[in-house]
Amino acid sequence: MRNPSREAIRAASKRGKLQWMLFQAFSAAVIVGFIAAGTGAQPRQANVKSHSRSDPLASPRILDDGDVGFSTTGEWSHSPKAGFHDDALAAKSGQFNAARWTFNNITPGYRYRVSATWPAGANQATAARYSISAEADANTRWLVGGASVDQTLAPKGSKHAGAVWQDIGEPVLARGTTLSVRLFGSSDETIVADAVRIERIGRWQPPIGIAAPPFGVDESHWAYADREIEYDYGSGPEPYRIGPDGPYTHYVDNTHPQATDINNDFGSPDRPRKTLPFIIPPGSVAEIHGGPYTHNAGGLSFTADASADRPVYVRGTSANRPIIQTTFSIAGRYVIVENLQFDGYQVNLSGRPDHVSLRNLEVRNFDPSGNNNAVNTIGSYLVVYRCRIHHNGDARGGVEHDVHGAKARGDHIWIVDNHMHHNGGDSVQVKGARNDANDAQYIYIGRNVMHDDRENAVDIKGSRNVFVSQNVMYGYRPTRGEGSDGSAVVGAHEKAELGWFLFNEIYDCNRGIRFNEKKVKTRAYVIGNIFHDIDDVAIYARRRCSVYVVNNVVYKSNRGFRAADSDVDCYLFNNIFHDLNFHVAVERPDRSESHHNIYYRPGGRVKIQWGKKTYYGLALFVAATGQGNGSLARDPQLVDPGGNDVRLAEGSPAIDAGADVEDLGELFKSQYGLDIGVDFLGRPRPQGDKVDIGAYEGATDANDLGAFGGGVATRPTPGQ
Ligand SMILES: [Ca+2]
Ligand SMILES: [Ca+2]
Ligand SMILES: [Ca+2]
Ligand SMILES: [Ca+2]
Repeated sequence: MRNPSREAIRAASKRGKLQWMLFQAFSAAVIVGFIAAGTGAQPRQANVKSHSRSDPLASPRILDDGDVGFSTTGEWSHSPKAGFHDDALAAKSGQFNAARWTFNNITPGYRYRVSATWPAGANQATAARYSISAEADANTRWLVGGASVDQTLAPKGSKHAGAVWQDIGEPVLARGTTLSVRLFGSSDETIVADAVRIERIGRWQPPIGIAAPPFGVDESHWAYADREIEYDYGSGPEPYRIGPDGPYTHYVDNTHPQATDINNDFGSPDRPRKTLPFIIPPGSVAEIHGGPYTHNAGGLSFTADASADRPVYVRGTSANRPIIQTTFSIAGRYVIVENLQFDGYQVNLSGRPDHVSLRNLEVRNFDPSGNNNAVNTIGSYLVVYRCRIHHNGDARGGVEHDVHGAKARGDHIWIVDNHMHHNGGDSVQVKGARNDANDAQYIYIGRNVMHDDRENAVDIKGSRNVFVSQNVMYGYRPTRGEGSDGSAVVGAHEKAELGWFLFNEIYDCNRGIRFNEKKVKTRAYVIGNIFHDIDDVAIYARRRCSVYVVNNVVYKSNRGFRAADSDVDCYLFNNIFHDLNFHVAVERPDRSESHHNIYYRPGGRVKIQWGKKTYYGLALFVAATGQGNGSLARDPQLVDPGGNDVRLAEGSPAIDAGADVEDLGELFKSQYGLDIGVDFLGRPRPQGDKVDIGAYEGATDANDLGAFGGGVATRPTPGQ
């Protein structure tokens, strides 16, 4: 029978064990601190320091069987005496018996160590399989790791919370905001589901070809929990006040009966402020509670002129993101705004601020009468991270009315690890003022999931040095009325000069990437991308451009590549054009090259247009044009293209069949100081003797996930 404290823990675990534990630790600290302060004694510091005070996002988390977030399918039986917290579940392994631990509120782009504990037993599975998935939305899940463990033996690894934890493979890179761990078996043995632990390690990992921002992702207000750092609340420097969600200086809660802004510069939990102050001093942490904050009660605009070592935080709490339904405008520098929901109102940066980071915001239902942007990202060194920006404007309307998710103008702007969808214009539009390329440069659009906007996922106008890397983009079709041809990416128009398109996955669109510039000759590099289920053409050089198309895979689509303008120089090599109606069409090929590509159509002919003529077969194309050196018309032997796994199977003719790509890698390194000599999984390229053709390097089996986990998002997880 369970004792009362055990029951209390159990009850707490249903509400979320972690929060409860943090609350306990915090309550003890506050009570001790309060008593010590009240008696004028000085031991407060020592007592407070004995409790853990760190960012919960970076702290280890444990989910036990029976906790919220744990679920099973099939038949499981309870074994009450053994395991973490004296319980575990057991089942015969098999197709229908599986257990799942789901962790929400994950910070994407970080690596997580995932480990498990279980009570050992002689009759248990010797190969109980844990698989780890990352998830961004219902359609977007990556298999990121996994391993089999021997449950006849006790787990081996580090101790924590009274248990020993065995790592499930190498740490995994999180994408989206959910990590789930699934346990199943592969034979008729007993598998045991007990507890799983995750721990975030290290710094944020930028997408391929993108530098980490100098400010805005890794910083946490918990840094101010360090008692060496002090803040002046009006009577001289003192340690920060610390609440359940960490250090704060300003406390705002418009729903509190005692709330007032009169003679109340900072506010407190007992007597909060009603709104933000207009000027927020360096080092401030303004914690916003309550809500909604409506237009009638005034705006929430502020200026914060802070610094790298004393940034300002304006934040909802991690558990409760207040709803903002009023004007919200940020001016200044070194500001992080996080954990808020904007409903019907935009996030505006005013006066071109610098070093501003927007994190864990939801921005939705902004529907202005004119063209506008839900997030007005105009300035320098700006970050939009881990936000969901959706249903702004009308994503289905018949009349062009651009309400974009985020507009990037300025320099050094990171739009990374976000989920953006159903916006009336584009998820992200890049555009300098009056299409001046100087006014939009070093724009980094990485590892976002973007889908179902009215126009495009990414639309690039007057700019240069724009990087679009490792995004997933789907659901772009021609609009009913004016506005869009259903391209996921407009890679260049209106004076866009230079862009890099690296390792994206683009599917279920009318077109993949379209280059459409008239005035300047765009330079573009399309490297390592995967396109599938494209209605018209995957890569479309419609107007003037010089485009490198290298190591891409296009499959299950209508056309692979098309160049339609006389002023297109295209360089096509190391690509796989698989299962297409029409593989490549270069209508004015005077300055173009094509070599080391694989063309294939199961049960059909290869079609290549080069100039005015179309060749029905690779050999005819090579003989007539002198192009096509090193190319193959053979089944590239992809692992499972039907299941969207286009890695190379053992024995694939693509292996070591590619052209050297060193020059491109060196160009990138010399311009930007970063290495893009990798494949879709982040594995170094080349492996073996030479570069492979396609987006992946090296033969692979289903369990080999590479540094970024299984690669494409739409590949089904084995066993599901
Ligand atoms: Ca347990
Ligand atoms: Ca438009
Ligand atoms: Ca557009
Ligand atoms: Ca190779």
